Amino acid sequence: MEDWSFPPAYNSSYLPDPSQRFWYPKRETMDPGAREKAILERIREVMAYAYAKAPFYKNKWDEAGIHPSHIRSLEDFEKVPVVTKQELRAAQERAEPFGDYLCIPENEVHRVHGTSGTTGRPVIFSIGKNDWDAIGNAHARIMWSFGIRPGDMVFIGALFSLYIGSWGILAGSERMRAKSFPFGAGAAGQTAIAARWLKLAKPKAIYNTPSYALHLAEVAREEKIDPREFGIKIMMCSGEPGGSIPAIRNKLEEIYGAKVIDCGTMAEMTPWMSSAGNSETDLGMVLWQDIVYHEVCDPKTFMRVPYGSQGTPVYTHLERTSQPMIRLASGDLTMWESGPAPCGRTYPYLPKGLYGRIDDMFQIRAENVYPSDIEAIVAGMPEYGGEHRVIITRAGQMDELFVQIEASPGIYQAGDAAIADLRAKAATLLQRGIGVRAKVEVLAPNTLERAQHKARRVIDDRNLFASLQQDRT
Ligand code: 8LE
Repeated sequence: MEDWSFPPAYNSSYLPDPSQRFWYPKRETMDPGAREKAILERIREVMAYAYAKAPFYKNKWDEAGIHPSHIRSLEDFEKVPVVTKQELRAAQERAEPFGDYLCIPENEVHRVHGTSGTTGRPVIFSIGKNDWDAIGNAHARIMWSFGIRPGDMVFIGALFSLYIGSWGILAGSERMRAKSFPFGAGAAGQTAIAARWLKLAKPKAIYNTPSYALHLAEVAREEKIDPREFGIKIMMCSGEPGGSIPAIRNKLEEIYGAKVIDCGTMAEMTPWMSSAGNSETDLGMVLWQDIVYHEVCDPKTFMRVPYGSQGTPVYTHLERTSQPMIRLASGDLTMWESGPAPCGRTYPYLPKGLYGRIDDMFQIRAENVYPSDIEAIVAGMPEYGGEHRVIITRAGQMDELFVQIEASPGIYQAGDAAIADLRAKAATLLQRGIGVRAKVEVLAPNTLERAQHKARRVIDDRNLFASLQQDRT
């Protein structure tokens, strides 16, 4: 069926006719039951391969009393213990540098990438040549669903170093035979240069994090360029929530006049675009189950939750021979629906994208609050100036929630009464939306630092407060 095998072996010169909606029509529109049968076959192959090649998996599964031959259904597969990021880090400490889950000989590693965080022991991603080709194929196939076609220019406005987001887009864009423009981001002064280049080159598509897209628009305006002059038609967003949060998506679409498409799983899961929106829907992300098998699971038992319910994604590579991830726990939060997705592909989908992380949730006076809920509320206000911060603190015995919001220039210039109105309106909307009273502080436009990559907007200083209390006693 359209070259589906493990290990993958794709025809690298295949390109659909540009008028074709689907890259692999059979695989994308097949009966879900038949697809699940084929996925099970792939899972058994990947598991047998990993069991034979990687002490990491052999030891883990032996300990759990599981052997690849035991997996006769997708329900059986739910019993396979999940892999955590901590286990991967420990495996790389044991067997430096790639970890004992590298399933190809070290001298066949073709690309080396790594976690882009700045703290903790970094984790290395190693990818073989065949895998890199299959990643390009998978991303080209998914970018086809975004409406990108051979010859279109794809501007990559994201970090080109450890962050594999940018490289994954480049691989897909090159496989597509698009005009790749690997511009990058993050260097001093680079954003203003990006604005000038975008005006000049007028790419059909751009890739960025949602935070960076907002920052780029502000910088462009400082350069007296309206982001609509870039002529961008498709904006691919990944890396953080935003592309599926209506307030953010609408704002980006309005600023750029482009269609925003949310995508992204995790760097470890490259081809990381296996959950992605497309040009034919505004509804979150479609799960390309024949590339990476997605399960949305109960975060405690890691058994699948029924469609229509919330859970955490657990991912399994079906096309990776180097460092295949088999039931990698993401820690993200989402809700899934059975297919067919609104675009006609018979995949399940995430109508609201990935909207938070289990560990991002904080409790204020016994209410569970997600930073993305706050973001959706404040960024949806027309008076919002473009940035905010959430500060959780403790005054006496009570947790306090502070939300600092930048006002738009118009509101700020209008003076005290307009600022007081914004403060009151934001407090009311927050109370209604998250069920918690928040103290709102209105700031001047451009007060808060802008993210060049992924935004960090929450400051929890309750621990600081607790340690100060301890020092005093
Ligand atoms: C909501 C997927 C990629 C390469 O863009 C990325 O950011 O990978 P990375 O650095 O391993 O970070 C993965 C985490 O970023 C996810 O677990 C999730 O918390 C967040 N993330 C990535 N894409 C999205 C996202 N959160 N929507 C997204 N589209």
